[in-house]
Amino acid sequence: MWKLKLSKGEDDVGVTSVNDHIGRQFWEFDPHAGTPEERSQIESMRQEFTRNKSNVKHSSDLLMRFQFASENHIKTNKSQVAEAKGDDEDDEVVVKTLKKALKFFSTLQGEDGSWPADYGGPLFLLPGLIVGLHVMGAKEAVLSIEHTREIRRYLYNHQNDDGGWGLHIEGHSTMFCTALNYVSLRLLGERMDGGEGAMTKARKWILDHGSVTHIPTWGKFWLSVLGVYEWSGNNPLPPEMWLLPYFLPLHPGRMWCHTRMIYLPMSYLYGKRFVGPISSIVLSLRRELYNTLYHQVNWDLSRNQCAKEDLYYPHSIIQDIIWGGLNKIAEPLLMRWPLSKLRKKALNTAMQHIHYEDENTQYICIGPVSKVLNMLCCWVEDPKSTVNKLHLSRVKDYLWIAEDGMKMQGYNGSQLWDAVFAVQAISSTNLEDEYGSMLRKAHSFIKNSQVRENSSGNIQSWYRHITRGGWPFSTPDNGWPVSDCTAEALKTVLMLSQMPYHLVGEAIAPECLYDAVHLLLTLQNDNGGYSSYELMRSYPWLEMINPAETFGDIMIDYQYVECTSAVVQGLTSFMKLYPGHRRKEIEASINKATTFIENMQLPDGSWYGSWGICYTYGTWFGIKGLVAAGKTYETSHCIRKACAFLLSKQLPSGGWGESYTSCMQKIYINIAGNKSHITNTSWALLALIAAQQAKRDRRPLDVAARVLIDHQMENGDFPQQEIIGVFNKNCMISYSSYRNIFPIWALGEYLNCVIGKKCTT
Ligand code: LAN
Repeated sequence: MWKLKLSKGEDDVGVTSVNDHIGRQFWEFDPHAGTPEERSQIESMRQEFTRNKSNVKHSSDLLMRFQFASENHIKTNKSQVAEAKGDDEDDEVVVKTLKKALKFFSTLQGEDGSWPADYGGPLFLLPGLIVGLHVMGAKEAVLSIEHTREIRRYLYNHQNDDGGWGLHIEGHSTMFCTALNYVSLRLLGERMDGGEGAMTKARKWILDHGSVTHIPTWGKFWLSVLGVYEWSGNNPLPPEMWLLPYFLPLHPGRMWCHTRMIYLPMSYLYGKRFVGPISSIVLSLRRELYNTLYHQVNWDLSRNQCAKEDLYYPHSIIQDIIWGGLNKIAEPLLMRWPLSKLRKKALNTAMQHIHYEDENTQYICIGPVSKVLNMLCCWVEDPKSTVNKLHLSRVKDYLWIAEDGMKMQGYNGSQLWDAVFAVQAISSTNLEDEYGSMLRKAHSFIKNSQVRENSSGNIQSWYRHITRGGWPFSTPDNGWPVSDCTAEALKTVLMLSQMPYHLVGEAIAPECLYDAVHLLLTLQNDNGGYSSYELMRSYPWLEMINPAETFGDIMIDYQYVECTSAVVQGLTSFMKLYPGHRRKEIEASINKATTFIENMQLPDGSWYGSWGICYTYGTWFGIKGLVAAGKTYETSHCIRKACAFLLSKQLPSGGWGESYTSCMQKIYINIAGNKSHITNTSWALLALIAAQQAKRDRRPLDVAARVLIDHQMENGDFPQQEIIGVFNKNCMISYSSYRNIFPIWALGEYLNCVIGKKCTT
């Protein structure tokens, strides 16, 4: 049986950690674990998922729940039928719901204080890993038979009825994911006609949609590495970019760190024109994936072809002209003496950056794509290097298993982010007797997750911002602090520092807070807004050369309402408790950030949320930020407009339910059938409560709370509904703890601020 391991590292010799692996989570297969009965229970969860896969795409993290339930000796009850709660008084019902919800939520907390959860969703991540491992000849070393079985299960479970795969579990079929997942299944040993017709259907989808000549650039890249597509059919990714002077706006050091860290190893492999071993499977794929013979493909034409299903962000004409010029003139020169010397130098520089990133992230790397690419580059540089082992040992940090199979996650987890929201949710209930040891454990987890040092050496020459004092999204081993993670964590540890010692343990040292504040102050852009990881280092027009057809807004670190609002909240909390520390700077920063938030509001009163779906998420942050800055419904027309916006989107059922297509189309769209979503409903409820809606008209809040209460399951859990996270406008990602965190938080506020009227000022 599969077992989730938390905060463990000792089995992997040589794997390093800055905090003794606190927060690390990975799954291991133990053939001896579990009774026959337990195994058959798990098997039926899997069967149930597959049976219903066309209707429900999101798994419910049942394997983790099952493990925690048996560790906690709780009988799991999957029933989603809510108990009759109608007879009691309002507050009793809410208290009852919350007590049950908290009790259940406490069983999901790990011993290390984090709430581990599935961070899957995108379907373009596993193929990178499988191609990478295949090329390195390391598939067997990392993926056991059980891994392979579960990966295969996952891939089939998320194949759409038309035979293709979407960019993410709920998306329509795309060439990018159909071709790459088909290739992955073949590399994992599936036959061309395997999967009871599924493979044939997938191949038909590919060929009917123009074949892999129409795969977007990232797909062309992976296929070229594997040897089933020619490098001449790719647009150039010259590593020489890294040798350009920094003052040029298109210097890679100025790009969004994710894009930078993905194009870095890509440019190394491109610059080398690296191709893995040409084996019989590779030769066979060359026949399977095209409508013509492989040697008859017009590679130059395919360079710019892209299936319409994949085209979210079409190339500009300027971009195609640039690529054309580079491809026809610069590349042939750089591949030949004497300019080949420059290429060699550029490759060297790129490789040094790769090693720097690996070492400063304990081989986790900033994200799932760059992780696999860096690993492959290290192997290409020296297949015998010990570094390869270190890389391979960190692959499991990205893998997660649920009843739908084994997936690759969008990050090495969402540990810190979930923990800081969880603490805010739990404390909002004010039900101290129910907290148990939850807050104490989470507190110690958060304290242990702060990044203590800057990255190594002269950070500027590696284009790194300071990191000391920041909090990452996952674990400090990942080492990349995020502005809003830092701010939310700051707010949370400040709040915990005000709670009794016997309840939550020792408060964080003031120096740690000062470091966090310092980092936040250095991260503010001139116009007051906050980006995600770094300052905005270049201009939005750079998007004209965004080569990734599937993702929008990737070229620079834009400024976001979420990040800016979180920082306003973090800094105001800090200022209240430490009024003497850098007060002038903090006040100025809050003022500027507040103005930025106001300016970001859209004419209809909403804010566009970039990391959660979408206008409900953004508007919750918009309102929270303004309220933290001291604005009220009475004094701020922005808050008035925002409330009107939210109320106008409330469904007849009393909830809110925003479709993921909102993010892509940039207009508010309801989930099909006007279904309410507990997470959207919670965000809207939290926003309206913060804007003191209760003073004006309580009814919208009462019905929304009722929706949340009615969704609770018998065991205190809440149902997993549609996918709720997003990135780069077009790809969705799972936040599997939100189903517990947000109903608790919203009902907690509802209990105290609406029913108890304690929060009205
Ligand atoms: C994340 C996850 C966390 C997220 C929040 C902290 C929630 C947000 O408020 C700020 C941005 C951030 C840190 C974020 C940025 C983009 C990430 C890293 C991800 C969504 C997880 C995966 C994604 C990454 C870019 C995936 C790789 C693909 C590309 C298209 C570049």
